[in-house]
Amino acid sequence: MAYNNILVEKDGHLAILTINRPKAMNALNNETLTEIDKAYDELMEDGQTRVVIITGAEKAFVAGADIKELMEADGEKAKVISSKGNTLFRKIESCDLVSIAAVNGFALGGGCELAMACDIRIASEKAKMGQPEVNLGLIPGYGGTQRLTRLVGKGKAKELIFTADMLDARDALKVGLVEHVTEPGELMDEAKKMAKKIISKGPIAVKLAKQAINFGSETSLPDGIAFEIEKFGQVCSTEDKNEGTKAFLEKRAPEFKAK
Ligand code: CO8
Repeated sequence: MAYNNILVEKDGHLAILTINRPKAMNALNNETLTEIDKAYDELMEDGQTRVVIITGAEKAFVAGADIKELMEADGEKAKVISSKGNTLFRKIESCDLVSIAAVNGFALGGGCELAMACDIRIASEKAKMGQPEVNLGLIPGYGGTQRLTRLVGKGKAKELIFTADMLDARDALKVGLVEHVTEPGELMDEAKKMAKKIISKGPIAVKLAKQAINFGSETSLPDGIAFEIEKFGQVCSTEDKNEGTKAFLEKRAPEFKAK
């Protein structure tokens, strides 16, 4: 499908989704949110894609929600926009695809929130991340108050949101906002290397592990453990589990079939 504001490239089980509105620092306007949503629907249904790398064209990852659109939104309209972005980001977070944010530059406001909705974040040394909404008299509206708190803790999230300070990649790594930092020229290679490693593992196992981690991070420990036991039973009923354990004992690489 052709899009105006994103590019989607597929290579086997990997897809690369590039937000491509460089004239507006890849800001997420309504049309871009719709396009990302459609692209995810398509990738979830193609029966092929397992990992998506999200990145941004040129200087920014995503510099936030589109401020021009926000300026025109009253309270009711803003709730509709916030709900649309939140629904999309929840889809990215909870679907069976693994999403890796390759943060190439500014990831601010809605951009930082998009990165946080991904499963894993790798940042280039050029990345700058933060929630600067209070500079505009706003608060984060695509899950930032919730996901930043869960990733970096309550005190750091409050500091970052109240001051609107941007973190460079090294500081983002220190506080747990990203998992890895790379040289700018190596960002996509590192993200692809990680994606390919994940793709080589048992696909059902990765999917169920994602479900268990997500569920457990949103509930009590006993409920999370009960969920893990359930998923462990489920994964042990797959052909891939038989293949994985057999291959280990036969000292060969497994051939997973996602069955
Ligand atoms: N929206 C729209 N346009 C933008 C945005 C944005 N978020 N960011 C940059 N642009 C545009 C600029 O207006 C400029 O356009 P033009 O060339 O037509 O003047 C162009 O991109 C280039 O930007 P700059 O000249 O400012 O480039 P610099 O390299 O000097 O600065 C920055 C780069 C630091 C990224 C700077 O552009 C900036 O501070 N941008 C805004 C960052 C920001 O405040 N983001 C948060 C937005 S609010 C938000 O995300 C809320 C999310 C929840 C919404 C919930 C819905 C209700």
